[in-house]
Amino acid sequence: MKAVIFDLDGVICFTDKYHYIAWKKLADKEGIYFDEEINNRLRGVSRMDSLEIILERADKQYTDTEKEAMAAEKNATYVELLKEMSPKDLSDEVKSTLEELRARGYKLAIGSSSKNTKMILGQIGLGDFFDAISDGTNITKSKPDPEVFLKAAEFIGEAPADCLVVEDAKAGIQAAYDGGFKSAGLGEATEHPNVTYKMNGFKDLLEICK
Ligand code: B16
Ligand code: MG
Repeated sequence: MKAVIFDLDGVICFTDKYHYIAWKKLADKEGIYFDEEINNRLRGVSRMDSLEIILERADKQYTDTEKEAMAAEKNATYVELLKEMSPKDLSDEVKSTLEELRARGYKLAIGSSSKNTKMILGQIGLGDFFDAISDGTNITKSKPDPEVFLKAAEFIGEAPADCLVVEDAKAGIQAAYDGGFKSAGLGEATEHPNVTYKMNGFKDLLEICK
């Protein structure tokens, strides 16, 4: 392995709670039922695809223009919450593991569905850390499509077979598998039948990437 491609939300940091608050505010306003279980289905899924999942519980049909407005409204709430993030939201375990992987000579990249990736990395003090960032701004198909990881591999100039993808979402493990990458899963991602390595915590990467 020559490189490691990290998912952002659920791997490097935890923006789950902010996504939940922002979607819940929108759902309550529209009178749509929304709970933590539905929120779990949004992990790794793009903003518009997430909205479609939420609208499964809606009583009325929304036009594309209304959907765009709703997604923009949710994002405005979410971005306000992201402003509260700081380097304190980067754990010592993640920080020291990333530094050790760099010292061992691995190229390190991000592969996230989020269009807010660069802002989040800036907030937690990793704005200049990664060798490449592939995110929601440079893809047309979201996970489980492998596009976001294939772009990350292309940006760092490595073949998928030489890269490890680190993911917390089953959709991300599927994307890694379909793209020809090895994968390391955290949380529910360990349940995917095609996950290469099952991790208990982020620092397990130091055993996988010797
Ligand atoms: P945005 P990841 C994903 O991040 C989140 O897990 C998912 O819940 C979110 O809908 C998606 O980013 C898009 O985020 O609205 O900021 O563009 O896990 O791929 O890093
Ligand atoms: Mg994730």
